[in-house]
Amino acid sequence: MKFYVTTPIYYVNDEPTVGHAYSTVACDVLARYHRLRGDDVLFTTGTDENALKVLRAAEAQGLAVRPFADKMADRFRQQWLALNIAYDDFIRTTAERHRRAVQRFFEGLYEKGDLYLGKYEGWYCVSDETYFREEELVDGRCPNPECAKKVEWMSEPAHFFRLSKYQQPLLDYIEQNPGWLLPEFRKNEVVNFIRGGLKDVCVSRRSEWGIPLPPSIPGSEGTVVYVWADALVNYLTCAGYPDDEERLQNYWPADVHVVGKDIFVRFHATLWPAMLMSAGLALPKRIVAHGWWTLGGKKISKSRGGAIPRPGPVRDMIMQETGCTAGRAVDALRYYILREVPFGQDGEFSEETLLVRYSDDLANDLGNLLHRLLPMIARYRQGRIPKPTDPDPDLHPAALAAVRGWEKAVEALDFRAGLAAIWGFLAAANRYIDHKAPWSLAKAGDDALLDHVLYSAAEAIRIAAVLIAPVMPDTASEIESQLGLRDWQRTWSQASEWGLLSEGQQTGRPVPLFPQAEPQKRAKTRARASAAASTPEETKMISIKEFQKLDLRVGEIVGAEAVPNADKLLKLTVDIGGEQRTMVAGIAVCYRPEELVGKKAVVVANLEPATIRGVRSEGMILAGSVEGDEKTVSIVAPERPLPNGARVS
Ligand code: ME8
Repeated sequence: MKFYVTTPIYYVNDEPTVGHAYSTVACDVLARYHRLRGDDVLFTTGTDENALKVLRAAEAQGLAVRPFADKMADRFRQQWLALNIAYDDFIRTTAERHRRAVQRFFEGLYEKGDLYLGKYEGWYCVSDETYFREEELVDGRCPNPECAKKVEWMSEPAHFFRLSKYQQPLLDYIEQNPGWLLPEFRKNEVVNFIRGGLKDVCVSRRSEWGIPLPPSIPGSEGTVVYVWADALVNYLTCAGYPDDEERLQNYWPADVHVVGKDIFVRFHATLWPAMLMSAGLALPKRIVAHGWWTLGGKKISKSRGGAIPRPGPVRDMIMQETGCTAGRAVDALRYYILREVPFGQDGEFSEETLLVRYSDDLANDLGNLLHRLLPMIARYRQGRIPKPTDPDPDLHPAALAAVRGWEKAVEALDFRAGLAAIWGFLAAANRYIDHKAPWSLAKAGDDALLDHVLYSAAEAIRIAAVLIAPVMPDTASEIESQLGLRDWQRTWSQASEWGLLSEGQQTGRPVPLFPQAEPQKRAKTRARASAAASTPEETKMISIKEFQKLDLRVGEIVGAEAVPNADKLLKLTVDIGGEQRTMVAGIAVCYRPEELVGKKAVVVANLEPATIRGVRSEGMILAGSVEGDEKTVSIVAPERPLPNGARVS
């Protein structure tokens, strides 16, 4: 099976950030996973260079635009190399093959009657490289709140693409192809955008920098293709369009375009499919929009200035803090960005939470698993893998569940769930060693069982290496090498098999995969991470495990009185089932003490006690309100009668 996956092609006005790394790593993981499955993979990335903002960035550095673009494209290549990105093709829009593709594509649009000459009068945002109508502007500026830059007035003869003609066909296509646009809630944004009315779009500019419109199109002299119309065609160029019909037949349509939500609605889910419809070419099978990495709640962006998290410095920080190798630090970053937030949501980037993931998930769960096993094999079996035994029912099903969990999650582009499935298996493997206690078996001289347990645990680690390989290729190879697998051809199906390690195989030297920072340093990191987590973030997600830490119970208010010198506070006595607690609640604006007695409420029973206005509060009753309006406070109570102390979950 072929699998064609694409990243956006990035503007070369500045160097990549962690945000660009996110899209690129996600695609790399998909590509590596499909290669492991034996698919014929085409994974492409590249640079978008024919933009006005690239021209301006070059000017600002006093450089000619071409050498500037060359230099920046190289910087992108180097960064991706450093992040272990194994792309198959790196496309630059200034390349000759791309010029041919764009010109041929535009001839097609013209032949179809979808390109016409008119006059463009309106606004242009150079930062977003987008045309806006007067009524779309916000306070006369770019309507994208992340940009909000000054727009420029443009008035010139220009070519228009009949986007309006594709309004209904697009809506029909979306309806007939569920799962085409992901995630679902963004699909609705697209539908609303299209339903709002599609106007024909300007697709040429009078400029020297860019791909000239083909001479066969009237009025083309002195004009270049609008940068977005040019950039989108890169996906075809990489698939062999227009010269290599065979390659195109094989790879087109793309299986998935991965993009950020900023360029999803208007460009990838509207303009691009409309242009493809016009050209009579198949539409990409799926278009997926991920959320943004933010810093202080704002999108991490090349042009924002200040301390921008960039992949290289983040890798170096991990190495410094932990003492791990560069390969392992890269893997830690790759793991963090896919594990930390659900793919469609925004996430706040934080070095502290990254280091906590490193310590908990990588050093503890994964690293220790290998690091407790290898010394035992060394001690009890002279470093040699024991005789293969049958799959252990305490371990093998967990491995198969992880394989299925990852496969299912990746199909839905849910990397976070996929990794959670794998980590569930690692936890099972660690528990297995705890329970089987090989050290006791050795002491008791139970050789057969000891062989079995050591072999099974080693198999579990071998399987884990396959599972993590798409996300952490360097670590997977290191694990295999420590297990003594030489010249090992890794495949995905090995993850479902059992008994691949051979008897007598000499294991390698155990070196900690993910060294731990010293305890004091770790404690500090955790303290900073929890401080970071307590700042309000609109999209901060918690796991079900974290939620389950809350002890929520039904309580009955059996006493209530005002707190002296505190207008808003009441001191409540709450029966939480055989125990009475004092709780201070800020609800006096809406409730009088006497009306509360006898009421039920949901309370947090395991909140750390705190002294509020001299009263020791031992829990919290839950109440809601309309944001900013304290007069609307309402206690949260069970909808049907429940006994005091009943658990709420
Ligand atoms: O838009 N969080 O290029 P661009 C998550 N050339 N993803 C981010 C991000 C962040 N903070 N910052 C950037 C362009 N990205 C066009 C694309 S495609 C035919 C042309 C990622 O350099 C994300 O994928 O502004 C976003 O869509 C893309 O980089 C924008 O990169």
